Amino acid sequence: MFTKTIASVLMLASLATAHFTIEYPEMRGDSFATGASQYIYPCANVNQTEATNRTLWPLTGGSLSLDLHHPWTYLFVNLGLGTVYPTFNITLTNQFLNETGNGILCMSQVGLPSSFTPSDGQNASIQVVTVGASGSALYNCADITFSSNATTLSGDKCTNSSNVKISVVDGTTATTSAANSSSTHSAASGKSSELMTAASIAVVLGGVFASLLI
Ligand SMILES: [Cu+2]
Repeated sequence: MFTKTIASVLMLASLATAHFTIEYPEMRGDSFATGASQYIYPCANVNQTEATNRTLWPLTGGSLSLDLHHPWTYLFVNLGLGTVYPTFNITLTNQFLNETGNGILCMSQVGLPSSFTPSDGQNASIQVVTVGASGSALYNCADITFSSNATTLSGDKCTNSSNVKISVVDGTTATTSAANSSSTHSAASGKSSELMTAASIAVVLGGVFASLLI
């Protein structure tokens, strides 16, 4: 009985610590805390206050690093303009991503749509959405201020786990292009589901090319 209870608690704990976290920019708050749940739109029920973490992000788009705990996931990134509870109506992933492998996925620069030019000092929030096999979505947010003083993460601070692979989801043709030819590319079949290492592809995000560098 006792061991059964312990086992159940451990199982719940491991379920709770699955999902994902935003490593950079700093998350709004702990979405594993009591009262929070990553199943809750739009930001896991993590309250936003005056003291909310806010990271400076470049005017042309910045780095995004995720710690993904599931074996695979679809991945969307949205932007909301404003300071308090903005509406996430700008997509930064026109073609959303299919990610495989659990670990760190770091995109050195997530580009902005060409139709949007942030002003220096403008506040916004980034919403990361993942969708897995069950079809239910998970949410986490990070609050930013666009700044001409901000830079993207340097290469050594933006590395990917070796087992993390991503591809762009596209219904017709593959739109990923290899920045360098990698061995994982040899099985090219013209299918959009082809996986490449995150390190080796450039991907259209938000209408501009953003290199996924490690
Ligand atoms: Cu999970």
